[in-house]
Amino acid sequence: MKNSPPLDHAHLHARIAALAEIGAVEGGGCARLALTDEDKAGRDLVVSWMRAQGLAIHVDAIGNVFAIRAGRESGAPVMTGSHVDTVRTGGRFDGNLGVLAGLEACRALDAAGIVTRHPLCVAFFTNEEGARFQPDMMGSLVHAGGLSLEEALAATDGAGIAVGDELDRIGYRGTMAPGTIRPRAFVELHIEQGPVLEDSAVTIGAVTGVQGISWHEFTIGGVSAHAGTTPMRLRHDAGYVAAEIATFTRRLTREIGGTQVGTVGVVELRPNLINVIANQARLTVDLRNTDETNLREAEARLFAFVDATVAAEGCTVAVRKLARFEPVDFPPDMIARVERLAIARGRSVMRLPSGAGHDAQMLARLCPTAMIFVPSVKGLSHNVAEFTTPADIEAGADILLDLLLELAEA
Ligand code: HGY
Ligand code: MN
Ligand code: MN
Repeated sequence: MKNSPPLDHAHLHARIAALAEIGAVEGGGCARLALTDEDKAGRDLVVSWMRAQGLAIHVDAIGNVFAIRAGRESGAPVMTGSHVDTVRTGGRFDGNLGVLAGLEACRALDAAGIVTRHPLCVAFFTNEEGARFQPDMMGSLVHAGGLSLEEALAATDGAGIAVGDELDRIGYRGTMAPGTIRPRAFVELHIEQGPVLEDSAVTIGAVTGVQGISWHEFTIGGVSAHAGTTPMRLRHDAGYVAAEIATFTRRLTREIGGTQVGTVGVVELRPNLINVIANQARLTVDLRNTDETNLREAEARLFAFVDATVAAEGCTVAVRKLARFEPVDFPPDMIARVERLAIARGRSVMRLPSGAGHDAQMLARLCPTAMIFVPSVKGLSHNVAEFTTPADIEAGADILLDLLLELAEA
């Protein structure tokens, strides 16, 4: 493998800071929900950097953006990238780091006059977060053929606005058919977003795979009535049922144990008034587990509890599946590459699964895929205080360059 040229760390930090200015929120984070004006502005800035680097830009019909750096040979590129959309309380590293480090790797090769055998491609995928439109990892899932373009374009947000219309509005509904650029390998650099690397005092994560994800929305129907005059025996309280589901979700994680996690992130009551028994509750339940059998067990127990609680309260329930992905394992030789390159750089490294979903889990359906993690301070993410030290950013970016160069010369 060619020795990698130096990476311009200062330039990478400067771009991370510049991108974080877009949709900046109090506390140093970003709010760039998918396909909003803020997401457009972030996309436009990153595309302007791609153009400035002389990369050939391609936008597909779901708004995924691919920037190609020509190789000595044509054909399938080695691809890297992530996402630039964020949650509403997002940090500046989630997704953005992987895209900007990929661009920095291209700049380092340019500066050294290195043209790799295979082309390189730096991509960002539409709506990785799934916070506004579900499912998450939407753009990379369509790219990998796991969701039809029509279904994705028709997905709507809470206000009934469709993905397709938003892509048109922000000018990112490309003409290229999704899946056109089929990579020979994919590598994603990402912050861990959890506490494992920090607790282990390890700098690099050689990610073994991504845990299974189960997202459901429950809309509970009750009867609005007076909070003071209605005897408890006559109530059909959607708010009470939602609260029971939320506490059951926490109990379920204890009962299932292991890596089981459960989150009720959205609870909306109607009419949401202090003296009116709620006639509607809309809540989401996010269940995850590294083991598919245990995840199915958790889902079955949740659905049984919801049905029993709804029936006992004389309410109704409508269930919508928002996302469902089985656990993904990355190929052992790709995991080993990350380990070897980290050690070659004198970095501490450990294997761990990803608790968060990533575009890499979708690209793994198409080609050999690896993820490189760097630590999250206090394990915090999806929080404006999300932070990774400059030294760890640099360590991760260096290893990304090494791995891209190795794969692009193979
Ligand atoms: O939900 C996730 O794990 C990712 O942030 N989309
Ligand atoms: Mn992410
Ligand atoms: Mn995220």
